[in-house]
Amino acid sequence: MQTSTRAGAREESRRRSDPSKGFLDALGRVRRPVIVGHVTPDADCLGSMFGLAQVLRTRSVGAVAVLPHRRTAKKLHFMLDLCDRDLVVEHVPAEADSAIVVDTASAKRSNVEGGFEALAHLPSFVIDHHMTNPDFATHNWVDPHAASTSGMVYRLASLMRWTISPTVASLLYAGVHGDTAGFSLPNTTAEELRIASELLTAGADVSHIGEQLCRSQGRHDFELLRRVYDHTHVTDDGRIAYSFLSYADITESGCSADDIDDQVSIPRALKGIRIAMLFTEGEAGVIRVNLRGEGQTSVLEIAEHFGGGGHAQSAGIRVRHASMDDVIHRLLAAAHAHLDGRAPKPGGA
Ligand SMILES: [Mn+2]
Repeated sequence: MQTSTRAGAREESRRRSDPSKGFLDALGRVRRPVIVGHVTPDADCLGSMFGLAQVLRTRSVGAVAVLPHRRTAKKLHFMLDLCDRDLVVEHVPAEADSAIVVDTASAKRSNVEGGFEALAHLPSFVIDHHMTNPDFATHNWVDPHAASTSGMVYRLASLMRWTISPTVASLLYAGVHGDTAGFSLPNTTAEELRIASELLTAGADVSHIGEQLCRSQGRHDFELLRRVYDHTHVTDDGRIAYSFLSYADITESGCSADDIDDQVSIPRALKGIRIAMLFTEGEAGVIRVNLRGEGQTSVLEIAEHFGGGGHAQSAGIRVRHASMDDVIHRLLAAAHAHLDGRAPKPGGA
């Protein structure tokens, strides 16, 4: 996949990789790992967390996955239901001997009470596919060519010759499905389809996952989508589509910040656009921006300019102490400048 400038160069410098021998040896020694994901977990985050914890248990490793308040988007609750009853805990157990952080681009995005510092006393592992990941753990396996972290967990299991149960296969398949938008994004490689095919062979319940992810919209989520459609704007040149959800939009729909997932796919679905953005105020006073690039357009540079990160064509930002109008205005200016090949104005963040 060709991407522009910095993102492209960085991707080039980080080649597709398997975990190092040191990583595998250290991982082979853990006995009571706690598995951590990122804030506002998506299907890939939950799939890689729960799938890894669940498969380690079949190896007599006492793994748990930590999810504060068991909070997820409503549409992803089914993934919790797939797990062993005691697999998902709210706090890091005192007896944990290691931490495995999956699908999390930076330490500050770790979804654990007290943040990544709360894990500082433990040897740590990172399994991730964000090219901006700074290798923040003791042992790191970052493969930016992987479409999903769930697919990486599957590759790890294959390398280690761990047997995958149908439940683990379903959890990992949900993650692969999620991060490729149902195998429709440019990150859908032959390798990722091969992984999906092997997960199917291992017993992944494709119709259940497909129904849950694509055809199980609750009334509250549906109301939220209606407002995303309602608020969608396209710039005069047709290059940028965006929408927004105010704090009132989200709460009046019966939703919360946790339910903001991939609604940016609505402005993104417009023909001919190059950048799609969704602005949401899930928490009063904090504006989250989801950015997507279409075709060859990378949006990572825009996200990084505002202190965010992610992938070349799927990135995010959080802006505090700013109004929705102000953030939309600044992001539109930065997106236009980016498409014109100009440097964005300083003072983004
Ligand atoms: Mn992911």
